[in-house]
Amino acid sequence: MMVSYQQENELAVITINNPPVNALSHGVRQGVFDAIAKAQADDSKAIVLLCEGRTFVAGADISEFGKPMQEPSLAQVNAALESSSKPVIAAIHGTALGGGFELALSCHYRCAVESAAVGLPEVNLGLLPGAGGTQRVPRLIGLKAALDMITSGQKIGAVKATELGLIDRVLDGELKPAAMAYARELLANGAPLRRIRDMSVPADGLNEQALENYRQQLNKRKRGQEAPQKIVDCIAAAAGRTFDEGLAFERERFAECIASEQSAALRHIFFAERSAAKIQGIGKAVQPRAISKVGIIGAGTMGGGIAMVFANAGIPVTLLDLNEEGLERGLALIAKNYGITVSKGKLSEQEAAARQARISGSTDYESLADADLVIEAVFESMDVKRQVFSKLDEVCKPGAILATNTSYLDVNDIAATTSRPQDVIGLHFFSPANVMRLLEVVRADKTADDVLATAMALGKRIGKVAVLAGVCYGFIGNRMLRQYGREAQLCMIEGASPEQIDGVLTRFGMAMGPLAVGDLAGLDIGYKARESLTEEQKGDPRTYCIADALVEQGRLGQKTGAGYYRYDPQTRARSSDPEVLKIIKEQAAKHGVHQRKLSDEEILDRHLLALINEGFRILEEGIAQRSSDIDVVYVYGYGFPSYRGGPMFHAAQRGLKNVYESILKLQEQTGEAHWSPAPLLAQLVSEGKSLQDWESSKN
Ligand code: T1G
Repeated sequence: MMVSYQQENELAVITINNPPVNALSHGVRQGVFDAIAKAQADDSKAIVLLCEGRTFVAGADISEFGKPMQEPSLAQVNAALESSSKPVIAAIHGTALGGGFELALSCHYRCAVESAAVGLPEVNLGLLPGAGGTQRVPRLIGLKAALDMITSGQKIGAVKATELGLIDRVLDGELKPAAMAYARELLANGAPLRRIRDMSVPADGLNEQALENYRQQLNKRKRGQEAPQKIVDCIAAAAGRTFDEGLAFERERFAECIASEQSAALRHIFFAERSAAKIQGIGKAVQPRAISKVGIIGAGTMGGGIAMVFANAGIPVTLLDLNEEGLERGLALIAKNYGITVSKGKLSEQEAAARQARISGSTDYESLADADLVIEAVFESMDVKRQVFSKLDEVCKPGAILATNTSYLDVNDIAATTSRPQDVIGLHFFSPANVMRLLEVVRADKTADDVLATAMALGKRIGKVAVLAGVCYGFIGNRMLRQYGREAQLCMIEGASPEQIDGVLTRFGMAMGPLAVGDLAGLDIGYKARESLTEEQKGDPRTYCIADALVEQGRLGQKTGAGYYRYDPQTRARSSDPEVLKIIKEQAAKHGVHQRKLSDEEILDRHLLALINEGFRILEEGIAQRSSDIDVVYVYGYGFPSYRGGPMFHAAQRGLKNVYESILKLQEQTGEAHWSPAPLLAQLVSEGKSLQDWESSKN
């Protein structure tokens, strides 16, 4: 029974109970619709609408999208609420989001416990509030505040929401009794049937020019996304049309969004992020270990960033560095980072101080003796890591989890240096660790199930998106990045400039182009990594000769003011540098490459197909559990546009047959082994199967 109804004296109470988040599935919509009708007929004087479980309604049921909508629609339920002959009071706890908040807006009053929040996050799904949110919110808080709230999709706490007028009362004490008391207070005061639809939009001077400026800002903030602009259209419509005309306008825009590829992609990422946390074969019966004290080894950029991640989650951290000066530098950098966050108004002084106080420095391994988890973030050298782990093996208590932050080294080798390989795991954070949300959890051969379960649960606790990866060079993300980077280098030596390559990929939606990323990270990193490799291991010299030539001329990227681009010393603005084109030409000549003009389409295709082909290899080798995990890695760790769903989703949208034939064509044109189609891709195409078919048959 998703919706129950009972009368308690003069009050009717409608209770929704649809775990886990009271989404507005058909049963909920029908239940509320029927309960409202029932309340009109009995002698109740007012109606209280609330939810059981962890939260008020968190939105439409996203899993129902794409299927035929069964009436009553949410719009019909909202109309029934709003036209009720008796006041309806929404009582909110947890998060009233999307359609859930639109439901509350259709009530005549809204109250909430202080810990509650409200929001219209549809934009994160490539949608817009489709049940009156774009028409009711402007009537309550004005056009500008409505634009900010709905294009950002931000959650607004109950106290702030009350100040804005989105909520009428913050409740003290337990939700239901307090809400009932508030409803009786409204009745006693003869509170009117206050319908938002009858209000006019406050004139806050948001004229055409201001709207245009807002659209320009959105184009930067939400580059490439369609829904934000449609939200502006709907909110502008609220100002210029009657309520019902505005509703109709909103419904048309919503229909466009829900049918869009961008929304399909964003909904895919929403569910992909959540399924990534599930490890096939390890159920809820496997209990995670308790983590209440963490040690980090290495007070460098990564170690410091990781220490902040745990401190931000309320977990005490010991940051260890054997070099006193290195430790001091690391702690100072942490203090600086918190200072910046405070100066940006994103964190209060006291909260920053509390977080910083959770991080203590040490130069003595003994200080890690009682840590539940230790994460090593030292130099990427197997020898150094082996020394660290054998020391940890001596010092750490039994049951402590020993994790390495390595980005590509073999975790099995590291585990083998300890007497407890079952407690060893890879926790690959992405720099800057306190900002990037992706966490690759690397499963070594002997990693115990409860250690894996602990890592996935911990990922959620520290605000990361955790994805399970098997052991191979580069795990999931960096392994795909190598192929992508190979194509950037080959396109360049064949005749495309850094600007053309980066321009093509940023227009596709990548956060940054591959060459600009190289300059940001520093070209010397790859250079140093190659120094320890044989010619054979280095691979095709055409894929690194330009980078080497730049490094050998002292052009390491942003940090030296020049790399593939030149950087203004003050503003760090990037500009083309003819010197680089000269170096590229020299290297092309040196390696016998005949330069030519490359089209934007060829450049884009080669980069995307390189990612997709490697993604199929990663899948068939079992390095990733599912194709959507690969999408999560590339969207959250490498700046792939979320509104394109990730490389594997993009491949499915394009059609596997088309992908396969395009790769075959590249293999014929170049004769390169790296363009041989991944066997799994070839197999699916020959069997006429989709990735989904293969994955559901596998499970
Ligand atoms: N529909 C269906 N399932 C949902 C869902 C939803 N709206 N929200 C969450 N779930 C599932 C989720 O997949 C997971 O399932 C479980 O609930 C717990 O979620 C008409 C059109 C509410 C803040 O965008 O932001 O309304 O993995 O792990 O971290 O205008 O879920 O357990 O099987 O995220 O505590 C607008 C989306 C929809 C809110 C809770 N609403 N949800 O976070 O738990 S569109 C949203 C969230 C809409 C209207 C439009 C979060 C949360 P499983 P979780 P959490």
